[in-house]
Amino acid sequence: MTIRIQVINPNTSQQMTSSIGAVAQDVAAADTEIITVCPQHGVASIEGHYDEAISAAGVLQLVQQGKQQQVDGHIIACFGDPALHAAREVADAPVIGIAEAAFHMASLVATKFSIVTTLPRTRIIAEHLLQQYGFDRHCAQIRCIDLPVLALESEREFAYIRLLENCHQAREQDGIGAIVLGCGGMADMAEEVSRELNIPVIDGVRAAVKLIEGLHGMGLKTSKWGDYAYPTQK
Ligand code: 2AL
Repeated sequence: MTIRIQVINPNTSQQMTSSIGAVAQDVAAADTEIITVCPQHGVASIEGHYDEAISAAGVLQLVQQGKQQQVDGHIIACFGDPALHAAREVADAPVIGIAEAAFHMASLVATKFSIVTTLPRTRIIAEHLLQQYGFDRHCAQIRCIDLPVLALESEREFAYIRLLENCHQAREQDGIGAIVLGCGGMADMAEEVSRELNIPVIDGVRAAVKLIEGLHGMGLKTSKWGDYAYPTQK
C-alpha cells in the first residue's frame, strides 16, 4: 500500500524546496510518495525568531491542505521545527520536524553528537529545541558555518567547503560520534560529508521520512487525547 508523505519547506525558496523533495524521495521506500510543498507567502529563509513566527501561518495552512488530501504524514523541513506542536493539533497523521527527527536518529547511533548549522543567530533556536526535546545532554557542541541559509543555494561549493571544515573540527574536537546538519538546505550535502569524514552525518529530512514510514507501519497517528486535540472552535 502506498504511503503519501507531505514534505513542507517552511521557507519560500523554490530551489530549496525541490532539493529537499529530491532527498526525501531518494531515501523513501519504493511505495512511498513524497509531496513537496512550500508556502506562497512568507520568508525566503528562516534565520531567527521573527522569520519563524512569519513562517508558522504558512506551515499550518499547508498542514490543513495535506490533511484534506489525506496524506499519511507531514514533515516540517526547517531546523527550527516552526509550528510543530500547533501542526499536531491540526493533523491526524504524524507530524515530524527535521530537528527532532535528526536528534532522535543521532542519539541511536552515537552517545554524543554536534550540530553544524548556518548563522550564529540560529544557534539559540537549536539550543531551545535540544532543551525542549530533552536532547541537551546528547549534544556536545553547536557549530555555525556563518553563512546565510540562501548561500547554501547561491554559493553551494563555498558553503560545502565551510560545512566540511566545521564537521571536520567537530569530529576532531568535540568528543562526538555523529553530526547533525542544522538546515534543510544542507540535506543534499549529508551523504558526501559522511563519506568524507567516515562518521554518521544525519540530515533531518531523511530521518523524518524514515520515522514517518516507521510510525505508519506501526499504525501510529498523532494522539487526539490531551494537548494535541483539535484546536477549540471559537
Ligand atoms: C533553516 C532551515 O532549515 N531552513 C531555513 O530557511 N532556515 N534553519 C537554519 N538553522 O538555518
